[in-house]
Amino acid sequence: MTPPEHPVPVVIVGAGPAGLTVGNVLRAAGIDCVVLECETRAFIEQRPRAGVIEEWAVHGLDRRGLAANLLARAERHTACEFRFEGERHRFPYGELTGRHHFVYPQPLLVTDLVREYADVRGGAIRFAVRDVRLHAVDTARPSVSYTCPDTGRREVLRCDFVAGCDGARGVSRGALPAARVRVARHDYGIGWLALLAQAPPSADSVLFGMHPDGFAGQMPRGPDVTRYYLQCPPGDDPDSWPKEHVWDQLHRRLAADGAAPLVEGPLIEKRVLDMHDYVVEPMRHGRLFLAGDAAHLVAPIAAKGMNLALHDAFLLGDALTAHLHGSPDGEARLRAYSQACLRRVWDYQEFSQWLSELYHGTATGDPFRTGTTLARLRRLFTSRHAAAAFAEQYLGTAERY
Ligand code: RFL
Repeated sequence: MTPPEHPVPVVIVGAGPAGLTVGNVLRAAGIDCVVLECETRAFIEQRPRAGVIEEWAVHGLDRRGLAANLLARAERHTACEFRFEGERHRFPYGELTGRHHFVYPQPLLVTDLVREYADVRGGAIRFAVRDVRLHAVDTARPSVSYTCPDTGRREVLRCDFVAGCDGARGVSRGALPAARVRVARHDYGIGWLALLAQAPPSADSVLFGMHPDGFAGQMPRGPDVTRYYLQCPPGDDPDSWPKEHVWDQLHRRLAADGAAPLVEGPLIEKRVLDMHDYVVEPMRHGRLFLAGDAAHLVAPIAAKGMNLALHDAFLLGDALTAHLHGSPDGEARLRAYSQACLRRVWDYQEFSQWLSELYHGTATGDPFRTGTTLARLRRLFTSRHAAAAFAEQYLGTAERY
């Protein structure tokens, strides 16, 4: 083990949207930090995931000088379409609210954030590190150790704070003592086959298909790539879904009177996601602060996870900056961090749960749940108030959380 280096104010574990945003906020304020990432730069710049970003999150990035490419290139979406019982129902949330969604693939956002952090703001980042471990996070002098990929040696970074932004499979969450945190979990008992097709979208908006065979969704990701989802049993084997069967089910579940046929193309990603959620409370222990999927996982049902990761990162980056710059409210903002994040997290979790019934209820085979699900769907198109409430949750635009 090499001798410990000089302390760095903040070590950030994980270079996803959360970690890179925290790093960018700190660097903009002239605060030193080191990001530790277990994958290579090329890998994280290509990992396909989210696409839908809420307007407030884009404004938050923009205020921090992080949205120039996004604003120039992202598509604006103002409507989605529900298909059930062979009919199409367009939901024009832009007309209802004057607000929209941005569609910008996560790898593009991560690429922008890495470039800004490392190449423009001069932030330190170590890729492909191994075996990251957190130490003494409940003391005034925590540290983070890791194995350097080039030398194979253990390195130690002493620091004032650790930002645990290493996603659902990271190590930071494990550094919280079980007796001090509550982990609330929810399992939907549902799987989604997540697909990326090298094909233009078949409609200019997001499509949700509610069908007795199961849910199907289409999310445009750009002119040549489209994300599709097919409900499947949890733990299903993606290889049991040959491409003919995939397209057959997509055509069937998204069929509706007057709908243009789906545009087929090669499937460049095919994986099964089991739908489950968790929330860690509180998101802080001592000098360790969790942010993003490390603290809370929201199944991609409502496309909320990256938005929550950005919300946490704005709050954490700003609170750490205030504290490290000696601002009188710095300590109070760090103390308030967990609660401030969790209010939006729980709201989005509740919406995901509500939406899950809307998507999957008609495929339960239970005539009662089918009936109530269809009533819930129709209400969006028959009640102005129900439509407005849905639009607000879908866009994440409540006045307060
Ligand atoms: P990330 O993006 O997982 O980044 C964590 C980073 O930490 C690294 N890491 C480690 N580094 C060092 N040491 C370790 N021990 C480490 N372990 C892990 C990882 O390599 C990675 O680089 O977490 P972050 O920053 O919290 O961001 C969360 C989002 O990535 C996630 O919530 C979204 O992708 C969820 N999501 C969506 N969210 C939206 O808001 N809108 C969407 O449209 C949307 N669509 C989706 C999604 C997630 C999906 N999948 C794959 C689950 C669609 C899909 C299919």
